[in-house]
Amino acid sequence: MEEKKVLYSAVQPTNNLTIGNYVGAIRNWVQLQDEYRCYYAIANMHAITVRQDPAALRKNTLQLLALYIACGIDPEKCVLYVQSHVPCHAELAWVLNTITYVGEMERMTQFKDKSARHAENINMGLMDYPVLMAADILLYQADVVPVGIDQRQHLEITRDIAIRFNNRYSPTFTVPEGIYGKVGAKINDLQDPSKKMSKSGDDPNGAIFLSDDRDTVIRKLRRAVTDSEACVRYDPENKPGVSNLLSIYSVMTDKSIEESQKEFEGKGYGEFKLAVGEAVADRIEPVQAEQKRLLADKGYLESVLKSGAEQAFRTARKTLDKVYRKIGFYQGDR
Ligand code: ATP
Ligand code: LTN
Repeated sequence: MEEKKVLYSAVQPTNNLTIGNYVGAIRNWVQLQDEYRCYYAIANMHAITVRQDPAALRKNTLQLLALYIACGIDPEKCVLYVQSHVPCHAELAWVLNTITYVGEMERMTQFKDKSARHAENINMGLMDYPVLMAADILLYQADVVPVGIDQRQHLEITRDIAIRFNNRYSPTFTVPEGIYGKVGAKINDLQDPSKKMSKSGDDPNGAIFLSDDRDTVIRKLRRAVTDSEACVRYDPENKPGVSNLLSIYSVMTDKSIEESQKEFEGKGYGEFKLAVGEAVADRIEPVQAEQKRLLADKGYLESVLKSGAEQAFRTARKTLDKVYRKIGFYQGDR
């Protein structure tokens, strides 16, 4: 049998996830799990690059695991694990740091955005975030990395780092490709459709969380910013608010953008927004129920993480040994 290609992705256990995370990332993971050998991590080491409440971080970790499974990711098929459970990530990041330039990191859009938002805490980890992400991906020799568009720059730098290492020390790492969904690779903020919906944004009305109940979802959508044209048409340039809602509707109902647009021909924004709200709530309610059921079974969740960490470690350690050998770290008989 032909070996499956490798897929790697992760989400940070910061806060509850938004429908942006679901649409841009996790939904695609579910669709890809049969085709690839999949590693899905909970990136808690990335999370601490901005200040976290320790108790909340701990709690969010199991919540995120339960959410992965509730969204349809099958722990029997995929490796689900917590980043900090596999020490190779920090070790490889250190090596990759020595072939990454400060100037490259300073140019990263996310670093600039987060530095502006957390001006009191521009720490080394925040700047080094993409190198740790490169270590995550390269440890597993990933062929593909499904993420939202906001991560494209980090993926490009990962490729650069892999190529640089391969050129300097001989071929070692697979150079990964990003996979971005066709619709919904970037869901925007409901209050400010010029920026992405973020789980740690400032305005809670701008984001819909997967944990929101039906009334909250409908209320947030009713308040979503649109325009004065009163016509439901997909035109991201001129109608960013309405186009964003159409993308959300299309993804939540598995209909194409054209089909969705047709459905609302001649209808007002009030009716449109309500339909989007119902569609989102219909989609997330079963996920919430399943997440709740899973969270009541901590023993099961812990067994998933234990097995995930063991499997991940085996692969990661193999790559790290190879790296250490190539760069000249003395390893005795290993
Ligand atoms: P934070 O606000 O805490 O920085 P985030 O909402 O950007 O977080 P991440 O954990 O950084 O979430 O990202 C998880 C995944 O979700 C990534 O693949 C990212 O590309 C994707 N993603 C995040 N926001 C969106 C969005 N608005 N639209 C589509 N995909 C998104
Ligand atoms: N930085 C990512 C989360 C992440 C990730 C990864 C994604 C950490 N390590 C490796 C893909 C591959 C984000 O989505 N913000």
